[in-house]
Amino acid sequence: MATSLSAAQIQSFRDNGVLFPFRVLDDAEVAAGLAVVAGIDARPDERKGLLLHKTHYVSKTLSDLCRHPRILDAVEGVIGPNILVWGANFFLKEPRSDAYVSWHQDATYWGLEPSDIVTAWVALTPSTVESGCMRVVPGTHKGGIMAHKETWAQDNLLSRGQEIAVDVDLDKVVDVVLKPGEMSLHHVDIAHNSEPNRSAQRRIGFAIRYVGAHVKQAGGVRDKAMLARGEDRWHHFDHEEGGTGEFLPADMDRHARSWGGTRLAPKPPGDAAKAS
Ligand SMILES: O=C(O)CCC(=O)C(=O)O
Repeated sequence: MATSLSAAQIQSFRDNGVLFPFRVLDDAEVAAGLAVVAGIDARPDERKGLLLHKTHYVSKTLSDLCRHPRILDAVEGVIGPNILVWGANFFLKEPRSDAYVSWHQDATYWGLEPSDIVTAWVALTPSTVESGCMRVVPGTHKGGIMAHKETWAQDNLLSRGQEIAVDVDLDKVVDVVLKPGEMSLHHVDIAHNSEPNRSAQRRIGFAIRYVGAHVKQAGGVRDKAMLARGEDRWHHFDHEEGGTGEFLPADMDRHARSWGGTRLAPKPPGDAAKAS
């Protein structure tokens, strides 16, 4: 396999830590993704956990999406040909709601190194300034991890309401505006946030966390990931598979159990399930 990215795009990702937009899904694929969201909505007891943690465990549609050639062809350009899916979850904001994502760097709590880690954020509905699209500060992936404070703020979609403690240079902010079926790529160390959805439509993004197969958990903690492309000669992760159908009981059980053994497990105990 070869990457679909040009040398200029790869250089731009290295310089800026973000690259968009890429058209990756056709209308039927977007509709299939939205059908999975409808299936999650129909399961109120499990809904939060399903939206926000390893959602590809319970859906073949999403598991296939994680291995979509158009997505992987771009991802390969920034993390190489041996690609694992470490996580995948929805960021869903209801119409005219207060949910937001504070300024943060993904790497802060993930414990993974080196930083050959990229998120493909795939829009299933319009992601605009009005609907609270992701915003990034290009270049901040180069400055190391900034101090974060944990706010546990109610409307913050992040697990600990983690927020960069220092000021972000708002003059440099770029709005990652995407149409349904388009994706962006962002580096694990880039500072990013998103504002509330003030539009009349849901804002839904499916965030897939890709790691190079050579990446590992710091401190030798055993972690799990799904092979998406290439080979894994490093064996730093136990391999897991995605869903074999839609919401099958065995996959749902596996998903429920997976909350316990991951660094993404929500804290403090009893807190609503949120993304990391
Ligand atoms: O969807 C959002 O608004 C934020 C997404 C995000 O923080 C991420 O994908 O890392």
